[in-house]
Amino acid sequence: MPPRRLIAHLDMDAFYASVELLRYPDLRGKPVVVGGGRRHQPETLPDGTRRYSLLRDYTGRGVITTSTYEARAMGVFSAMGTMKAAALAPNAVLLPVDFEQYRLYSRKFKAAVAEVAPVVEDRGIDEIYIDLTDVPGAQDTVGHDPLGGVRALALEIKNNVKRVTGGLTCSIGVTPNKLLSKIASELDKPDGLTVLTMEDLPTRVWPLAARKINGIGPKAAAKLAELGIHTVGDIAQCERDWLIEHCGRSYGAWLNDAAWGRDDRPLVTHGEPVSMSHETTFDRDLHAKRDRAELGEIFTQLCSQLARDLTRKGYLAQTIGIKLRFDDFKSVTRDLTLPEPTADATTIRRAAGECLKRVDLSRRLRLLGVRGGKLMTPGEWQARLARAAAAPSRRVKPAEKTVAQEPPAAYNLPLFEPPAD
Ligand code: TTP
Ligand code: MG
Ligand code: MG
Repeated sequence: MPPRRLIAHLDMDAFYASVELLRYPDLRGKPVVVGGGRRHQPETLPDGTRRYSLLRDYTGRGVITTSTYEARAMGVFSAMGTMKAAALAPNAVLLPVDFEQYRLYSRKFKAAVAEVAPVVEDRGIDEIYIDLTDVPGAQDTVGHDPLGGVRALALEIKNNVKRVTGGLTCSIGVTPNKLLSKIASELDKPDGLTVLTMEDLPTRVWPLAARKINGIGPKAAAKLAELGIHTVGDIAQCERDWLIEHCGRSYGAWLNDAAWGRDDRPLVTHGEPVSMSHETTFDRDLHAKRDRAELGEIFTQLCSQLARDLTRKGYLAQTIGIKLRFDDFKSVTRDLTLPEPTADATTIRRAAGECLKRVDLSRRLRLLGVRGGKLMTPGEWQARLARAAAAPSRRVKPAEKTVAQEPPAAYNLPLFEPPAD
């Protein structure tokens, strides 16, 4: 039995504002917003007390980066115009933004996490994913709690962060995957610790607004609302085929997976490549038909180079893509996802050839490139297969083979034919 996946998402609470409160502890418990400039620097008076700028004195066109939870209670949030915020919370304190300081604390909290768990995906200044699956103790049952071990680990991480940063709190969500953990970390903010299993989906996730899923933006949410879909549960109740019909083949399928909490994306850890590619700019612009032989040879070479590169670095690629630049400098890319990842030159060449069929090749070409994405090691692929076999309900998301669109008839020539094997 492979170990069950235990993925954490950690997000710092009111990050910029909390870092500011470390140096201005007298502001604790007050509505504070971060979004001013140098002229809003607090002034230390001769008696040692400080004088702060207040929102009501602000004029200008700035926006707020973040606010303390006390300011949020008055309706003031990230990205709000500072003048608008002033109307809602005139007596809130306004502090200047100090990115240097936030970056310093960002490095500190990430180092604190790395002490406990080495497999970490950086997601920006105040958040990370942490793979706890193989951390000693994570799979342990404590008393009657099968998740007791991982709960204790998450608590240890929270305590580490607090200690190393001199008092900052964060919120952690732990679930079987990144998609659910990102949702879970927000559920009990601030200073939250939320551990969810698939059984919690109907009660904890389905009542949430569809927008809470990372990947459903304002546009998609509006479109779903038009279809009468408002919550994650509403999406889950839709037939997969219906979603595909209304939201597109790949997005519709993804919506269905997301609403049912299915996501097997691995963590992208620091230093690991996200993709590998090879491209070449020609000495003279080449035409798909007239320079077919030459182009075909270059194309095959690029695929072989990519295959060699993948093999040498120990990766397989599940997505193969091409990039073309035309003589008018316009570029197009096409890609397709294979049922299984590969590092094989012939397989890559064939997939790239499929992509090429979906491009109008009437213009001359300046550049041709081949790219391998969705990289994983052979070991990661085996682990995924084993996991899928062990838990058929948590099946590996079937790769959707992109359907090659018919090329325009005039270009329906045996261009760049894959090499016969
Ligand atoms: P968030 O994690 O989104 O917010 P937060 O940490 O302030 O509050 P929460 O407790 O809800 O997580 O963003 C992290 C930091 O990024 C935030 O402190 C300030 C900055 N930020 C902006 O500058 N502009 C924005 O619109 C947002 C959302 C964040
Ligand atoms: Mg945050
Ligand atoms: Mg964040």
